[in-house]
Amino acid sequence: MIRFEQTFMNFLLQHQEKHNRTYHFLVLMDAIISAGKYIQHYYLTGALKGNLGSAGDINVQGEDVMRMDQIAQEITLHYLKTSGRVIHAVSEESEEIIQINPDGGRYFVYFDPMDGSSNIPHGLPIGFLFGIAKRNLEGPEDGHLRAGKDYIAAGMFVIPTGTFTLGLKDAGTWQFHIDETMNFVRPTQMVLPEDPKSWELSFNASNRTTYAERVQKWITENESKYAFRYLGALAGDFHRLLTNGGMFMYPAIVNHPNPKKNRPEGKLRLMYESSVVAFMCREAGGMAVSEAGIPILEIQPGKHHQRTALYVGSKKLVEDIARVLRNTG
Ligand code: AFP
Repeated sequence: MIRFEQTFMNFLLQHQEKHNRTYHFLVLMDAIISAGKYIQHYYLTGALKGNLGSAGDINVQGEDVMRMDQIAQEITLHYLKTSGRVIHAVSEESEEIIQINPDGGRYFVYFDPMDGSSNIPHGLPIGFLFGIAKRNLEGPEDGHLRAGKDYIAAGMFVIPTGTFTLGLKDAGTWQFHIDETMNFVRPTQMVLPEDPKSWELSFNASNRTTYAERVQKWITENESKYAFRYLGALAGDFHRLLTNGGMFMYPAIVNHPNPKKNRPEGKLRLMYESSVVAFMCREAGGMAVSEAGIPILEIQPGKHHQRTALYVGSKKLVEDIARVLRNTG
């Protein structure tokens, strides 16, 4: 007997029918899945084709190397355009907002198609992260700068690992694996473990002395309780977190010996990095806060490439550091 797995599209179709929703979101997700698969293909074959170098390099065939992030951007925009459902998009790869279908579109998409670029030359995991918000259908459209709490879905592909994770508003965070036919299959609901024994801490340890004193103190007091892991690609680190629990943090840099290198506003981008993982984390039972200790999902962006510090993970751990960040604990 052949063992058949439920595909992502079948899972989503059932979800939409159960909640009496339209098929527009399916069409959009079909486009995003196509983009994810295509990027996966390029990434897997990239070393052989010479696509993992930096732009300006020449590959073994003597051709100009196209950077993987440019390839991923081109692929994603192609599929978003052909879906016909996107009003406009915000991408890490583009300074300006990208107009796609201002009149007929229904969704805003915020994405980073190749996050964790330091892993590219090694072929190690990178992420394609995205968040989706919906046009205001009841009244006049109120703009595209949405807080994470107003997203209807957010997800990530971990490439080339072959996993796809999607948080659906009030309907959980689900993980799928790519199969031999390049379908994402076997929906598994992700719930952060309550038991701290598997929890891990994840942050760039070389930045440690540049964090605010209260954050450094918290790390010193707590680090020995947990294992430490850091990949340098948010999607990969967050992927571990969803299974093992714990906390990923990218605190504000405020004590750098060279003050010009301080990043009081944090490094990660709000709309297509921090809000995306914060959304999936909430749907998996966790939470995320900023340097001020306030929920990431509540932050109303003032500009589309806004940055934020990020503390995301198991509720108890994030609540604990949030008290320290708010100076209440
Ligand atoms: P890059 O794409 O510039 O490598 O940034 C990746 C990222 O935004 C996120 O995916 C990582 O968690 C974080 O930055 C890593 O930053 P550090 O290299 O400063 O640790």
